[in-house]
Amino acid sequence: MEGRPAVDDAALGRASLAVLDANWTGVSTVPAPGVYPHQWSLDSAFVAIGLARHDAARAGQELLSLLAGQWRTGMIPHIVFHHAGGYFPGPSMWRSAEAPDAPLGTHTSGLTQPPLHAYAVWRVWRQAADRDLAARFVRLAWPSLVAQHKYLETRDAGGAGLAAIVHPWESGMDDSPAWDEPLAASQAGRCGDGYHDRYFRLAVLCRDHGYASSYYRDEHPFAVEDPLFNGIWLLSCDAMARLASEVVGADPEPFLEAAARIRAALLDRLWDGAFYARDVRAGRLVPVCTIGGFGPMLDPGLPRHVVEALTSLLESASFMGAAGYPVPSCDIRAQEFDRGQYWRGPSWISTNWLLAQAAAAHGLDRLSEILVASTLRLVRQGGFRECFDPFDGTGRGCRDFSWSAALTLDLLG
Ligand code: 2M8
Repeated sequence: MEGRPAVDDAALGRASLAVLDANWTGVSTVPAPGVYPHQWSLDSAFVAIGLARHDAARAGQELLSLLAGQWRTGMIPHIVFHHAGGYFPGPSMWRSAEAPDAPLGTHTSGLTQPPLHAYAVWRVWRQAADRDLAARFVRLAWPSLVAQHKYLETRDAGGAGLAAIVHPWESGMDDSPAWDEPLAASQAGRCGDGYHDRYFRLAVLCRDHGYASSYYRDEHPFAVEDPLFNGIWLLSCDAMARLASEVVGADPEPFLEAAARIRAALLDRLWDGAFYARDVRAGRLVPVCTIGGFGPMLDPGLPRHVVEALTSLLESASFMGAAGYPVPSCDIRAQEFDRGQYWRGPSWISTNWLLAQAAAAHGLDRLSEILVASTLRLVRQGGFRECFDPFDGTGRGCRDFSWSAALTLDLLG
């Protein structure tokens, strides 16, 4: 739809579906043609959410094909390679076939990504027209989701109930300024190379230690408690509780307890007037406000005064107040802000969508409406780009980006 903005909602919806159809490989959806030719975990969760109302069968297939790459530890890998080649680092770097816990016959990465999957399954369950199909799908996915949630508990490097990411790629916000300090302090960040070399070295460290949670907990130099990763985990714990009682006939209590534990730990460990990432190795918060700091707002149980403080920050000149096309991925007033650099400034459809959900969860209807309208304005004007300049809305990165199309579909309702 580049250069031919869709004039109305129906046309925009058709254009979204056309992108998702074009990016569907027959088993899953690639994030974007060419640049990301495999299956990414977080992207698949967003795609399933977008398809839930329109094609629940394909939404289910999308998630089940991702779950086929799950490791015996319960980890859902951040990339499932359905063929060789086309992306670096690929299977020859990750060497999942040599890892004892990786699935047989499927090449995957050795890292994970934010655990949005239970929430995505919940959305498919809520919105699918075919109720039998939806119930069958939930029951099929359930054991994998339970295993994933158990695995996340082994990532508690800080010992306080939060999951620590062990690589910036696990956050979904690759080059966010929140990782600059912990990365620079780590062994992998000490040489003066570009950030891709540092990221590569850090991934090799994970591989060479067998992707083992005990290594991550005790030795790995990069361990960070990210408010977005953990906010999404909390959201999915709530979804697990609802799926347990509504569909599976399991006890919801352990999931409600997990949500309460994460909520308390987020407030205790990451809150200091705003939410910050915590560098577990250095034992301190990373003092830069990014879009990730709004992750805990996804929790409907977040205390009122915290929601109010976050809303003021979001509406201030640091984020929405000074951006023509919100929401920038980093505080505009921070030294690290860069309007053109991926997760260091541009606005993203995914984080806008998450914030719109969060605002709605707290009854902030006006804020939610503004977020929805400004997000739709971005794609109407710039197309389904990977991200956007927060000041003039210029599209950046890939074109025909799947999660931008999928979440547009959801926002159109
Ligand atoms: C970006 O991450 C990958 C590495 O996983 C990359 O930069 O090559 C991130 O935006 C991530 O959130 C996303 O899942 C992935 C695919 O769209 O691209």
